[in-house]
Amino acid sequence: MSHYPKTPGFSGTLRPLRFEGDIHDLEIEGEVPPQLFGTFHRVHPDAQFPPLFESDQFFNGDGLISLFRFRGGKIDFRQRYAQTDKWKLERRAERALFGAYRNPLTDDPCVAGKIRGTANTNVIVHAGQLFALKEDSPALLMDPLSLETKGYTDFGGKMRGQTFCAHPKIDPVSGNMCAFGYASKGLLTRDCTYMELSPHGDLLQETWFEAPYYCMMHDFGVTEDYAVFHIVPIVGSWDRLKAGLPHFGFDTSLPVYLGVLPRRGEARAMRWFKSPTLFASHVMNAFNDGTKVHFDIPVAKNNMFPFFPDVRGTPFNPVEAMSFLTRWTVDVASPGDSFEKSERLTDLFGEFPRIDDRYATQAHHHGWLLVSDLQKPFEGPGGRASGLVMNSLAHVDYVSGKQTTWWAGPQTLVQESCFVPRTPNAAEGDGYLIAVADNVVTNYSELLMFDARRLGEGPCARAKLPLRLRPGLHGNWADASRLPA
Ligand code: V55
Ligand code: FE
Repeated sequence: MSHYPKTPGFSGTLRPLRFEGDIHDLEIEGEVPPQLFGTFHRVHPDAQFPPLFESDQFFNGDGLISLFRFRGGKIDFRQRYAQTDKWKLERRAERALFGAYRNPLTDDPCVAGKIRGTANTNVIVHAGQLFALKEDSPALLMDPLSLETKGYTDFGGKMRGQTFCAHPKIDPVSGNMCAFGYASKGLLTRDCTYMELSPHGDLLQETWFEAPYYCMMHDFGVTEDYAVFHIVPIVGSWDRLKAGLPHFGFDTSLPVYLGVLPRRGEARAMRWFKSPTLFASHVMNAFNDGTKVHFDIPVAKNNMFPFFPDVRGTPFNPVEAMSFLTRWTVDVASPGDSFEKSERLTDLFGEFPRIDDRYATQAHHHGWLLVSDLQKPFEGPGGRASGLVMNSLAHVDYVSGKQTTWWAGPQTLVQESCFVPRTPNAAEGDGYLIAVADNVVTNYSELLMFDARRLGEGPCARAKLPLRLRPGLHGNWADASRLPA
């Protein structure tokens, strides 16, 4: 019998779901664009068994993958766990064996040395495979349609680093998947790798470099010529793990760095730029104009992760944790190590930025974000990993400067959105924004579809689920041309 903790992390909005199943031809309101054929995969951390520790946190849940498959105006739904090595060992034992988030010292001795990954952070199709990703482990490959797990890969022995990030980018020019790893020589090490995989999934390069200090390197930016790494002081140490503290804590005494690595050069040529401390996590996009590198990212004054508290015990500050989309610019040709510019792009409190991914690495003219509109009422229960009420979606038009938001109502939280082009050759931003929305009062979720440039008009279609999905992290669209036949 499974008894989950009666803590906020496992009740209310965060009650475990653990549901695997299929729904053929979802109930639709409105009209699903009939020309769309493809898949929208997302991942939701959801502990398969009660955790070893009641204080277990959201980022430690097992990856439960949802799939919306579009086929000519109809949408089929499927949900399956990523069968990581951890998931299989625990399924066999019928209980949790792995302990706290990124702390192997808390594991049952019978799993010593096993890969601890949960594949719970992002899912993306490349080379006909679904990559299910957790940044502390190698990439787990799955079948994009059946959601059967194939297993971890080191790309035929070519990947020497131990980890593969959860935020790879597809370079639309070369078709390569650009990725990185950190803690690449083992837990808590400063060693990192930059990797590119060909459109067929061959590992073309693995360039090693060292971070200025060990920290959570959750995302990065890729431009035509550079890979760009933001170093934010969410730090960890063996002392913390031995003391039973959360793996990460926020250290305001350390600077932020932006590392710029030439994609086709030597790690020796990498430049590090420095800024006073702040918090930043998910990159909207990056691009370079000659030696000038632009990096768009929501930035907060201070820690946004209450579950990774300040290392000196300073209380969490929800006002300083508010993030605003910002453009950082550095010049690789400049002799100094300071940022050339840091410019706030909107006054909307937002995170989970997206673009039309066909413009990744290039100057983008459209961006979308999840927004927390604190002016609006909220009627739902408590229990959110971040404490954030992401109740709105926003479109930022970089050309006209116009910003449009859409509020989901007082009972609904919106999950990260994704842009889907109207047709493969449509202009930038001409298409749909799709997002899972969870009504936390009625406990139903739906997939919302909007005209991406007209969010204010509200959804043009809704695919309705007979249950509420778990809160999730990230996901991606794959056109049918990128899926196995
Ligand atoms: C994040 C999520 C993770 C993780 C590290 O910022 C960072 C998001 C779902 O797991 O392990
Ligand atoms: Fe992320």
